This record gives sequence, C-alpha cells and structure tokens, in this order.
Amino acid sequence: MTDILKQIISRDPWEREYHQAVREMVDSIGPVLARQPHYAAAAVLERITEPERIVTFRVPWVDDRGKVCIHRGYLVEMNSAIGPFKGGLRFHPSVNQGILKFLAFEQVFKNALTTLPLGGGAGGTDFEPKGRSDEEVMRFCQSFMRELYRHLGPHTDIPGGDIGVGAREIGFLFGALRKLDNQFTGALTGKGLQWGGSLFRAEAAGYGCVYFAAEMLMTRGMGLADQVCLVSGSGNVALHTAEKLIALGAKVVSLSDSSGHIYDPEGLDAEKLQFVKVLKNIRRGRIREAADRFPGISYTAADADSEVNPLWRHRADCVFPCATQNEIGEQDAYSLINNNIKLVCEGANMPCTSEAIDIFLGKNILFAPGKAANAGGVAVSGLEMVQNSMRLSWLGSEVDERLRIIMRAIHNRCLETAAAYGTPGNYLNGANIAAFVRVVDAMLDQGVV
Ligand code: NDP
Ligand code: 2IT
Repeated sequence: MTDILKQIISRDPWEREYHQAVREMVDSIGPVLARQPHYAAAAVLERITEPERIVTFRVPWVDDRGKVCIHRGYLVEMNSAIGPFKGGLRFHPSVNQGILKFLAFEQVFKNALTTLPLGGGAGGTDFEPKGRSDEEVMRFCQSFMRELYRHLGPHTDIPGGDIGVGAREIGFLFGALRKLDNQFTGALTGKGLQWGGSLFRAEAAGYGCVYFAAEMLMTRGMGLADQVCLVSGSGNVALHTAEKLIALGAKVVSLSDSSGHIYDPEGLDAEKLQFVKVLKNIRRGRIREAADRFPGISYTAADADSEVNPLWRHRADCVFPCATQNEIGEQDAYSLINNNIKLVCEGANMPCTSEAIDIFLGKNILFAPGKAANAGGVAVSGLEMVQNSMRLSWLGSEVDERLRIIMRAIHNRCLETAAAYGTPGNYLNGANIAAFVRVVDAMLDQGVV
C-alpha cells in the first residue's frame, strides 16, 4: 500500500468510501508521478487528499407532530484550485463525513474533466426526505440553509442536487438562501426554470451518460439501437438515462430502488417510463407499483443475503448503474460477465467496487468511470451558472448541443490520455490522469496555499 493511503487510513480509519476513492485514483496515476518527479517533491498527493475545509453543523427542526428532531449537516470543500467549490447536496440516512469526502474527491476530478472553471465539493445530511410531508421537508431545508448559507456564494461554493435532493428540495433551499442573503445570486444549481434554472439540467446527468456510452460503443463499431440495457435506480439519473436510451432505440429492461427491481423483457416504452416518472417524482411511490400497473413487468425484492443482486443476474448488453455507491460488487460483476455484457457506464458515483472494475477491465469490457460518464450533470450546472451570470437563458437545443460537445470532449480526452500513458482503451486511467494533471498543475501554479 502506498504511503499516502496508509496515512489517510490511519488518520480516519472509518472513512471506507473515501479510502476507496483515493485508492482508485492512486492506482491510476503511478505513471504520471514517474514522469513528473516535481509532483512528489511538492507533496501533491498529501495536499490534494486533504479537504480545504470541512464544516459540520447541527440541523434542528420540528416535525408535523411537534417533535424536535436533530440532524447533522456537512459541507466538504475539497479543492478550489480551478474554480469555486461545486458539487451535490445529498440527503440520505447513510450520509457521513467519509461518504461526503468521497463524493467531494470524485467531484474535484469530474469537474476538471468538464473543462469548465469549477472546483470540487459536496455537502449533505443524514436526514431522510422519504416519507416526510412537503412541509417537513421545507422546515428541514430552511434549518439546513440557516447554517449553510454563510459558506455559499456565486464565487465561493455553489451546491447542486444529489441523492434525496431534487427540484422540491432545491426550491426550498433556494427560497431560504435568498431570504437569508437578501440577494438573488443563483448560488445553487438545479433551480426551477422560472427562477434561474437551466433547460436540460434535470436531464443532463442521464442524457450525458448515454452520450458517453454511445461514443464508447462507436469505438468498436457499434451503436445503442437494440442493445438490451440494465439500468439501476429510479431517481434523476436513472430515469433520464432510461429516457435517452429508449429515444435512441435501446431496450431498457430494468429499473430499481433500494427495496427491489422491476424487469420488463419487452423493454420499457415511453408510456411506462412516464408512469414511473409520475410515480417517483409526484406520487413519491415505490418502483414495485410499476409491476402492479403493467402486467408484463415483474418485481423482485432486494435480497441482502444473496451473493449476487438479482438485478445483475439478467442478460444484457449494456449496464448503467445509476443508484448509489458500491451497488455492483465482485460476484455481481462475474454474473454480468457470464451473461456477455459489452459495456458498463457508471451513471452513479462509484457504483462499482474496485474488484468489480478489475473484472470488467480484465475482460476488456468497455468501462466508463462515473467521474467521466456522469459529468454531464455538473457540466450543465456550470452552464446554469454561466446563464445566471449573463442574466439570460439559452434555448434547450443550445444547452443539449453544448452537453453533447462536452461529453464527446471528455470521452476523447480519456481515450487520448489513456493511450499517452500506455493503457489504450482504459477510460478509468484516462479520466483519472487527465483530471489529476489539470488540478495539480493549477495547484502548483498557485503556490502552497
Ligand atoms: P435520486 O435521489 O434521484 O435517486 C436515487 C435512486 O437510487 C433511487 O432510486 C434510490 O432508491 C436509489 N438508492 C439510493 N440509495 C440506495 C441504496 N443505498 N441502495 C439501493 N438504491 C439506492 O438520486 P440521483 O439520481 O440524483 O443520484 C443517483 C446517483 O447518481 C448517485 O450516486 C449520485 O451521486 C449520482 N449523480 C447524481 C447527479 C445529479 O445531478 N443528481 C449527477 C451525477 C451523479 P430509494 O428511493 O429506495 O432510496
Ligand atoms: O455528482 C454530481 O456530479 C452531482 N451530484 C451534481 C452536482 C452539481 O453541482 O450539479
């Protein structure tokens, strides 16, 4: 194990997801450190793995029954060498400092790949919006923002959405921020279209992920039409990934939530997808209800004791994990390989374990790491910031075209960098190295700060 990993693990032994994210980066950048001896002399790894700032704070609020509830809020400001801190806010009971450090670390490099001037961060809380009334979510968001607002600003830190933070939460957070700041600065992204949001921001992570997959398939003379696709999750990223796949003629046979998955051998169509969108975004129901509604769809409950997640047992050509971290483990990867998959494109952040990735790369499967494949979300957040600065809104077609250009540029950058460092076709190394070099060079230009 490298010295930097030993140091990180001994300092914060419980931050497993953070160790995993750092290990994945360190495993890729050996050739860079060998070619650039001044990096090690300048202690770049020690510097880049230590957040610039972490804030933790109490979030007190009162639920609908009058009970006082206390949650913990976090803001991890990881690196602002190439721009103000930017990353998602996650509201989920599993949130802790290690998870947000992993997300913020990934975000630093993802944002560097977009070519936009965005630093990296992440924030969130262990509050669970699921099952709460709109009024409870509003009171929680207002309390959360009462502390967070002092750290935000259009040139300082501009959070966006992530798990558990969608249009509703961004609305309540923005209302609170505007009231506290007494300014309409747009220091949150994912805003509503009538109050500073960008067309295609909601779609961007999912659509961008599919654009990336299409580019990868093209390198092997294939397209997405008729490819059988497994998609996990049924949130923002999953549903827009499915939507674009269907639009491009692929056959999407699954969606999931943390309780289980649905399987549709015929492939979801626009009507079924629309049902799921309303179910998840408006009725806030569970994915199981899609199987109750459509006779051709079956539902299988998640099974924590099973070695292989039943979702990853289905036959498919392309796999889009779009739910959460570490949802594809070693045995899941073997199951997918045995079913002859061709491509794994990470819509979520770090959904594949290191063991699973090694299996995919060992079998020469097209594998796209999340920091490249799902960068479309934050890229369009960056475009939302540009539109806010100019006080105008671009047409949807304009934003979508920029998204396509950005995803193609990231794809090509990954491929070129992978080849330049002796691992042609390895998108993981390409993404990690290209992003690392951009951030580190900016840090070195700016001295020891
Ligand atoms: P949402 O909250 O919209 O959806 C999350 C989905 O994942 C839900 O279906 C949820 O099911 C499921 N899920 C959450 N936690 C778990 C878990 N522990 N086990 C199984 N399923 C789970 O989030 P997003 O779609 O925004 O985010 C999904 C992933 O994409 C995350 O990794 C996020 O970091 C990443 N991402 C998000 C971007 C964005 O712009 N929103 C951009 C780029 C990446 P349930 O309802 O049961 O919890
Ligand atoms: O993981 C991610 O890139 C996000 N959750 C989006 C962050 C953002 O600021 O739009």
